[in-house]
Amino acid sequence: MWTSKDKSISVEGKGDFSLLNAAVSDFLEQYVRTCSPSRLHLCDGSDEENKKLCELMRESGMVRPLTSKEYTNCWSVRTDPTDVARLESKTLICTPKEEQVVAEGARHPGTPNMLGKWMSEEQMDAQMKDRLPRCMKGRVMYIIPFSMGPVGSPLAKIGIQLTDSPYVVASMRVMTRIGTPVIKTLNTGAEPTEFVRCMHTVGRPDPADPAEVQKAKMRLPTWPCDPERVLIAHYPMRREIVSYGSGYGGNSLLGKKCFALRIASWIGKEEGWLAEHMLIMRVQNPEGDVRYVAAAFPSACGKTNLAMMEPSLPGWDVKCVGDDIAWLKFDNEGRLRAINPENGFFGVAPGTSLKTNPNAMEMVHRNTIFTNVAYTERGDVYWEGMDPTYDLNNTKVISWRGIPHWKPGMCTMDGEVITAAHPNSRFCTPLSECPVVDPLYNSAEGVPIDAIIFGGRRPDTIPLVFESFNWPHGVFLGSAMRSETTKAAADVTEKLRHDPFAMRPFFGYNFGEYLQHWLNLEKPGRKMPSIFHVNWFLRGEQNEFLWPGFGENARILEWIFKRLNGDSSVARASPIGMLPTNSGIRSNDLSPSVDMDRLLNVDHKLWLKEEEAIRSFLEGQLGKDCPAGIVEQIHSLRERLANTCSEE
Ligand code: GTP
Ligand code: SPV
Ligand code: MN
Repeated sequence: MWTSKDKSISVEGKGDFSLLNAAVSDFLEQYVRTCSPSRLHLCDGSDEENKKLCELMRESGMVRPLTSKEYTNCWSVRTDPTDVARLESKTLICTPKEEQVVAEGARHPGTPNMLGKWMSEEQMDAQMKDRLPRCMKGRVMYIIPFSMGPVGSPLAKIGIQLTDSPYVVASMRVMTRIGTPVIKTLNTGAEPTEFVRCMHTVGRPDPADPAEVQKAKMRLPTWPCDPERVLIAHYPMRREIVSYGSGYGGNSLLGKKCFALRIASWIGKEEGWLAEHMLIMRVQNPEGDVRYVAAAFPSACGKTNLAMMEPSLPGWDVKCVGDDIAWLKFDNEGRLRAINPENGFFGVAPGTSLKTNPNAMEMVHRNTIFTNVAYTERGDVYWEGMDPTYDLNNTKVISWRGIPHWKPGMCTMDGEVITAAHPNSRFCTPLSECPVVDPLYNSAEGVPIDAIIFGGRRPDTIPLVFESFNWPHGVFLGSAMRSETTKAAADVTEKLRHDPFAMRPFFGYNFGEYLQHWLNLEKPGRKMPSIFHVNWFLRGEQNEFLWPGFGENARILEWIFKRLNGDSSVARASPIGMLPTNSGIRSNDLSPSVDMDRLLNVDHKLWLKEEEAIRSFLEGQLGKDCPAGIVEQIHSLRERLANTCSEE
C-alpha cells in the first residue's frame, strides 16, 4: 500500500515504497493525484518481475511469445496502426522564453521553424491539464527507476519514469538499467541526486466526448493510445518530460530520445558536454591499432548497421559500444570520452539479414521484443529483406496489421504494396546479447573518441567520404547535413531535408547556441577528433546503390585510419574538404566493381546548388543567432567553389 504524505490518499501498491526519497515521493504523489491509477507497481527490475509482466501481457493479448525453438524469451507485439513511429509535430520543448529553443531566424513571422518546436511552460501545462486527469483510472501506474549510463558512473544520469504501459516497462528494462540498484544510488549521496521526471501515459479518450469514445473503439483493443491528442512535452529547466497518447518507441521509452538527447543536450550545454545522436564503435586494424569512432546519421540511415558491422577486409575487427546515442565529454587529459547512455538496441528490422548485419541477426534470437514485424505459423518472425530463402509460399505469414495469409506482392485497392512488416518495425534487444559488444561498453569513464563521422542518405551530390579541413569546418559539415527522409517519423512528408548533426528532431535548445557550444569545444590542450562525412547511399541510373555498403564500409574505415595516422598521400584538397585520392580507398578487388571516380566526384553544378541550400537554411533558421565561426565557413565554402569553377 502506498499512502500520500498527508495520508489523504492510499493506493494499493507493489514494491518497497520506503526506498523512495522525498523528491521522488513528491513527484510520484503529484501524478498519482492527477492520473488516479488504481494500483501502483514500483519496478525492482528482477527477472521474476519481468516474467510476470510478460505473462500478463500475453494473457491480455498484447504480446505473443515466439514459440519456435530458435528463439528464447522473445516476444512479438503489434501496435495500433496509428501509433507506429515518432511524431515530430507533436514533440515540443517548453521553456519560459522562445529564444531558448528557437533561433532568431526561425522566430521571424513567415519563416517556417524547421528545428525544435517551442511552447511556453504554462501553455503546455494547460494542454496537459486537458489530457492527464484520471488518465490511469482503473489501471496500473508502473514506477521505473532507471539509469542512463552505467549505474554509478560519473557520466550517468538517473530518471524516474511513470507509465501505464507494461510494454514500456519491459522495453525500458532492455533499453536502460532499471530497478532497485538505481533507486539506491539516488539515496546514497549527502545531497539528494538530481533525477529527470518522466511521466508517460498511453492516454485515454475523454469519457465526456462520445465521438472520442467511439473512435477509441476502432483501435486495436490490445494497444490503447490516443493518436489525435498525442503530445510529447519536454521541460528542460524543470528536468521533466510529459508524454501523452502514444505507446511507441521514442514517444514512450522516455530514457531514449526525450531524456538522453533532448533534455541531456540542454544539461550538456550547461555542464560543458554533448548529447548526440551517434553510434560508438571500436575499430581495430590488422596491425592491432585501436580507434574509437562516433558517427551521427539520421534515423534509419545506418547507425545500427555500422556499429556492429562485420568488416569485409581480413584482419579488421569491429566492436560495438552503442548504436544510437552518445554522451561525450572531454576528460582532464584533453581526450574526448564517450559513453552509450543506453543498455539495449531499438533497431530497424526491415533490411536486417545475415548478409547485411549478421551480428544483429544472431542476437535477436534471445531476450528480444519485436514490434510490428510479421509473425509466422512457425512461431517466428519475418520482415522484408530478412532472408531470401524463407519459404513464403509454404508458410503462413501474419502481417504486422494482422492480415492472416500475407503474401509478397499483395496490394491495397489503391495499388499500394502491403508489407509484411512495418517499415519502422523494430527489435529491442539487450546490448549484452550482441556478439560483438565491446567489453568497455560498461566502462564508467567511457571510451576515447578519435574520429566523428557525419552522414546522410543522398542519392547524389555528396561523395562517398571526405574529411573536414579542421574542427570549425567539421562543425560546419555537421550543420550542413541533409538526408532523404525515412519512416522513423510518421508525420514527415518532405523527401530530402536538412538534418543538422542528425539532431533535427532531437535538439533540446537553440540551434545557434548548439553550434557555438560545438565550436567552443576546441581549446588548447585538447586533442580534437578528426571529422569526416560519409554517404553510403549514392545511386546510379537504375536507382541502384553505387556502393555495396554494410561490411564493405570497412574500406572507408581503413581510409579514415590512414588519415588519423597522418597519411597525406591518400587525400587531396577539394572545395568541400579533403577527398580520398582515387587509389586512396582499396576497391579494385570488389566484385562487382565500383566506379570510384563517380563515388568521389564533386559535381560543381550540384555543389553550387548544395551551397545555396545550406546557406539559405543556416541563414534563414539562425538569423542573428548564427555564430561568426559558421558565417565564416559559409563564406569560405562559397569562395572555394567559385575559385574552382573559374579555374575550369
Ligand atoms: P535509427 O535506429 O532509426 O536511429 O536508425 P539507424 O541509423 O540505426 O539505421 P539502421 O542501421 O537501422 O539502418 C536503416 C536502414 O538502412 C536499414 O534498412 C539498412 O538496411 C539500411 N542500411 C544501413 N547501412 C547501409 C549501407 O551501408 N548501405 C545501404 N545501401 N543501406 C544501408
Ligand atoms: C530514431 O527514430 O532515431 C530511433 C527510433 O532511434 S525512436 O526510438 O523511435 O526514436
Ligand atoms: Mn535513432
